[in-house]
Order: sequence, then C-alpha cells, then structure tokens
Amino acid sequence: MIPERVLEHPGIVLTEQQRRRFFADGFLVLEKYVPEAWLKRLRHATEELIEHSRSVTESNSTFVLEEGHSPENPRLHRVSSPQDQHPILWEFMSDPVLTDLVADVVGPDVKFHHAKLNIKSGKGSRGFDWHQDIPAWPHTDYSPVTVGVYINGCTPEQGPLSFIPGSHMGPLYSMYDHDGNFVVRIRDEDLGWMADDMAVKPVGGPGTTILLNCRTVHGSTPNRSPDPRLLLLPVYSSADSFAYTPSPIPSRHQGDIVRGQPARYASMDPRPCEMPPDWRNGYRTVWQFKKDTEST
Ligand SMILES: O=C(O)CCC(=O)C(=O)O
Repeated sequence: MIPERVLEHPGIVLTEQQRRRFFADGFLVLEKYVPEAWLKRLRHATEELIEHSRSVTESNSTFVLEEGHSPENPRLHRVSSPQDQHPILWEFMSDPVLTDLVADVVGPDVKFHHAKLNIKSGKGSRGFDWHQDIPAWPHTDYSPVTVGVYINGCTPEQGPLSFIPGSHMGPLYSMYDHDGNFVVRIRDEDLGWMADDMAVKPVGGPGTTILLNCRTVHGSTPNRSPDPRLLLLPVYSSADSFAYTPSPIPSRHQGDIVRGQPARYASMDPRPCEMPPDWRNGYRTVWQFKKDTEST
C-alpha cells in the first residue's frame, strides 16, 4: 500500500506528525515504547535462547556464532527466526503492541515476513556497513518495514542503528561486490554523496523502538561496550505487498496476516529492485563475507 493510501486511515498509536515524519525520513524512533511487562518477558525468552546456544559449536540455521563463542561464554551475532524458537517471541510479534504500530505506517492489513535477533555480544562485535534491506527480500511494493526493539536499550558505544534521512526516496544501490558476492554493502564508489554529518544515530533506554523503511540506507558501528546489545528485528508489510523471492531467513509464520484481512490484489510499485541470489542454494550471512575479507 502506498503512503498516501495508508494516511487515509486514522492513526492508532502514532500521531499524524509522527506518521508523516516516518514517510519523509524513512525511519522513526520511539523512545522506551515497549512496556516493561513485555520487556521482562522478552528478556526471559532471549535468555533462554542464548542458553540453548551454549551447546552449539558451529553456526547453523538458527544461531550465527561470533568468534570466541563457547559453552561458558556464549557469543552470538544473531538468532535467526527467534519467533519460531520461542512462543513468547511470536506472541510479541503478533501482539497489537507491534501490529497496531506497524498498521500506522503500512495500513490496517498487516503481514509478517521474517525476523531476527541481532545480539552484538560486546567488546568489539562487528557492525554493519551502509546498506538497504529490500534487495535481500524484494516485494511488489516498498511498504515493508522493519521494527527494531532495543530490549535493554542502546548506548552510543553499543553500535546503534544509524540512518540517512530521506535516503529511501533515492536510488536502490547494488548489494553485490565486484566479484558477484551478495555482501549487503553499498560500494564505496556509490557513496560519494554521503557526508559524515548526514547520519542520525538514535539511542535510548529499554524498549526504545525504531521503524525502518525497507529502502532506507542504514548501518551500525561495532559494539565496543562490555554489554550485549539485544535488538529484535521483525519485518512486516502491507497485506497487499507480496514477496516474489524465497526469504533468506525462512519462517513458518512468513505470510501470516497478523492484523486485518488478506489482500486479493497486489500493490505494484514500478521502481525496479535488484534480485538477490537464489537463497535455496544456501544463505551466506554478512559476517561470513566479512571474515573472508578480513583474513585475506
Ligand atoms: O544489528 C545491527 O546493528 C544492524 C542490523 C541491520 O542493519 C540488518 O540486519 O539489516
């Protein structure tokens, strides 16, 4: 659904000004949005998942391990599809606390696509280069939105998500390097327009929540603090926006309508999107590519 049509529906959680800000900037930050009762449950669920990772010795389709991971000291880049691993996380992702919020920026009918829990364990965990998300999971329009929930908050040292305001209105850049690897990184020569002071790096206390449009240029720095930065990242779209490639992070909930009604017609945006690799041949995470380039 296009923004003009979304705005025809009255806001539920956000003010008119906040909704217009999201559509103008390509992101919106809500300090301490998620209530403490939910955060307590989310901490419990994420601690259980991290506990399970103690017995894992190699990255797999659920746990992406950081260097130094051990049973005594679990260190994770990511838990993929955490909502398929813990019922509390799916309860949260399908609860109105998120789905009403998402409805304010995608329209009343909301579809779930995938989710991940990015952990950045601390003491130097890697960041993310500037990139755009939608080339990894193209849809028939650009309504997809990622919700980022900082379960324990995020300080400047922990590598907050950083955004280039308005960049969602600009071009989509290639996410491939010159060797044809899908590295989820904008090439240096495509970033000539970017100045240091363009990036916005919001931080905030526990429950601080971000809405991020799928075209917005974003990245993050390493986590230099001793404490992990737990960032839960579910992705939704308007119900009438359809993914036309398999998801890099599959979920049994992909396509679930979490609010409103399914669509009978697709919303089509003519702006082209670069195709990702065929994920059925396997999904290489950005950390695998980073490790390769660091060791050469
Ligand atoms: O976890 C982060 O800091 C960035 C995550 C991100 O940009 C992504 O997963 O696309």
